Amino acid sequence: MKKVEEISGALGGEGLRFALVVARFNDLITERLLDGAVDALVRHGVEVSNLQVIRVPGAWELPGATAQVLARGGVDGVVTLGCVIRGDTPHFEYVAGEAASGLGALARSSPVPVIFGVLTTDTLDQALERAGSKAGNKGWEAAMSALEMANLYRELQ
Ligand code: INI
Repeated sequence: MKKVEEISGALGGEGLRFALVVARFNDLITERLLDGAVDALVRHGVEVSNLQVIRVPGAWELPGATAQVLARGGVDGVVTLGCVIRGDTPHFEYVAGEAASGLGALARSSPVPVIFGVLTTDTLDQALERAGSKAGNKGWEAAMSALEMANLYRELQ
């Protein structure tokens, strides 16, 4: 039987350029996500000089800054990193919801991948578990998605 054609992105980062847009709010978590993301990218061949970290106050600001980065161009992908932890008020829903929908809209319309590395958790412990302890490091995972998607977009173009 004829083999079905398959296209998927490789994980090599040689020659790729990435922006990492990072929220400062809950920086105990987001700095760990950033460490994981940079580690994943560099271990997969991305030159440190091809990485740029852009800091914003909180997750709410991630879509706006990402839109600016995309408009400026010169990157093969954007990794967004943030952490929204539920509190006693509905604030969480507004911040997390707007970050997700804003970044989702950019991801759908951008010619380069926009990766969602924003934790949305009920507790600080849940966030810590996902920032380099028992549930891995979601920053690392976001960076791996960025590598795969940047290579996939190159294949598809
Ligand atoms: N920003 C976060 O990234 N995480 C949060 O948990 C958070 N909470 O809970 O308030 C948060 N708020 C700040 C927000 O992202 C904006 O920076 C702020 O509203 C100014 O626009």
